[in-house]
Amino acid sequence: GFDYPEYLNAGVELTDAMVARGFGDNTALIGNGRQRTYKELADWTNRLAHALVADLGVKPGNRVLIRSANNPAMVACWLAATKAGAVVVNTMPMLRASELKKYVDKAEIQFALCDTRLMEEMESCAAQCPGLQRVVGFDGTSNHEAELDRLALEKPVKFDAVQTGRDDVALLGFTSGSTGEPKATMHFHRDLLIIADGYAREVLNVQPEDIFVGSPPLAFTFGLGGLAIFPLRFGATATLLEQATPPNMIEIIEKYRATVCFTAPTAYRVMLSAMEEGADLSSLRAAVSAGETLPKPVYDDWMRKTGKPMLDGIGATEMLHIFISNRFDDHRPACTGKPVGGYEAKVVDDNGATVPDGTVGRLAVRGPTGCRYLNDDRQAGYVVDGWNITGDSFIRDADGYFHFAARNDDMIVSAGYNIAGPEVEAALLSHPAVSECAVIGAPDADRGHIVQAHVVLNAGFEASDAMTRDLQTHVKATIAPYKYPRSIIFAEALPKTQTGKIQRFRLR
Ligand code: 3SK
Repeated sequence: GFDYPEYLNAGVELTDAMVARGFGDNTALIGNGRQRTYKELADWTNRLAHALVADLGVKPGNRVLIRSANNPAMVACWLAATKAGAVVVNTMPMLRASELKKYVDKAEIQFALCDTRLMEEMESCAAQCPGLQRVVGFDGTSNHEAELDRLALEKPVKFDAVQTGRDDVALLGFTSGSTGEPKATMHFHRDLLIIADGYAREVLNVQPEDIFVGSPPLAFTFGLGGLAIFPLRFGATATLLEQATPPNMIEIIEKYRATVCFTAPTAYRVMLSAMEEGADLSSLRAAVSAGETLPKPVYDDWMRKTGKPMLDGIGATEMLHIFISNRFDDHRPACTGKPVGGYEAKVVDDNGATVPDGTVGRLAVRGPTGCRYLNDDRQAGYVVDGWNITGDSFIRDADGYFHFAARNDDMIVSAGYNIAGPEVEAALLSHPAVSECAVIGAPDADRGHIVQAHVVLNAGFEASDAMTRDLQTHVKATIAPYKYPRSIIFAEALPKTQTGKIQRFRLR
């Protein structure tokens, strides 16, 4: 079990408490050309917390949205808001105003902290959201020239953090939901520590000497855990990249001799090719792969080139982080591994009964960090007797290892991003040329799957390369650009049931 005091503030635990434990001079964060120790991070976040409370009027329980790429300033804002007792919603920099609005409405956001380089869409969202009291800019490049930075500059470096209860909500993790209607999962202060004291300790054995690198956005709980909570919980170092492309990650790994990497198989594949051209990844002792299934050839190639297993795992925003994983000393190819300590997993049929080993069924999981949706009728469908029924089909083998089989819903996982097919369809349908469309995930050697749209055009419009580009540009301008259909197939008609429902499985 995980035993924490009744009152616990995760923001304090990851900063001031680390200084008190003797890690003050260790490097906590590296990014945007600067390095900061734990002492500097504690001071910085305390000043910011003062500004949030004294100047903005943030009160415990207020919902605070943060909009930024991965950088130290985003981590500092998240920690500061957590210290102030706020409930944080971290969001990705690519989100458009319409997507931000869904988050603001669902979570009843009152304050938004936004990297000044990303203000345009934020302000356009704010104009449509009367409940959003204040949008304040911070300088993601850490030059401290934005409003929030100026407000924080003169504040004291000590802050009496709000005495939150261990079961007070600290974070709302949004998941796009297969329909494109986002769900928010609630996570307590203790949950933020459990994923470190559980998975990161048990599976990764994180040490203060570790240097973390990776690509998942901090807005995705996979990234928040892997690139902020895990290093900070153990006095280790997080490197943060605004553009976490494989070449940029390789540069950081070589420069700082990074030891732990969090990314998806698509990026590992590129890194493996780069090794053939001389990239030196020998400092990595742990390569964590999640977000999409790890193909056997990637696992095998990594093993051959590094002599170490890649650690495949599956997590969920609902559970906050990874709940089934391979281990350094217990791993198999094309296999996700066994449940992490504290979690139970089973494979069930449509009635919730456990299926025999070796049979495909729905993966169900329960554990200390999930699963509670914020104000959502879908709770009843996704959570049964405390078990979270995931969107994935798995097989459990006779030795207790879990193997991915398929996704059950319209969610497309492409290069580690979860993309809801219906959301892309809605964006396409808002183009005057589109009469009908269906979006599916098409297998792709590099990205696992790509978004593929099957489109029927209105009379008067013609299928052409120019039309493909036009539709792609339209989707990129309507929703976050990474969701655009990389492949568009024009059709005369779409396959349908007798009652007129599009049969996406036939397109797949
Ligand atoms: O496997 C995933 O997609 C995931 C989701 C949230 C947090 C962590 C992980 C690995």
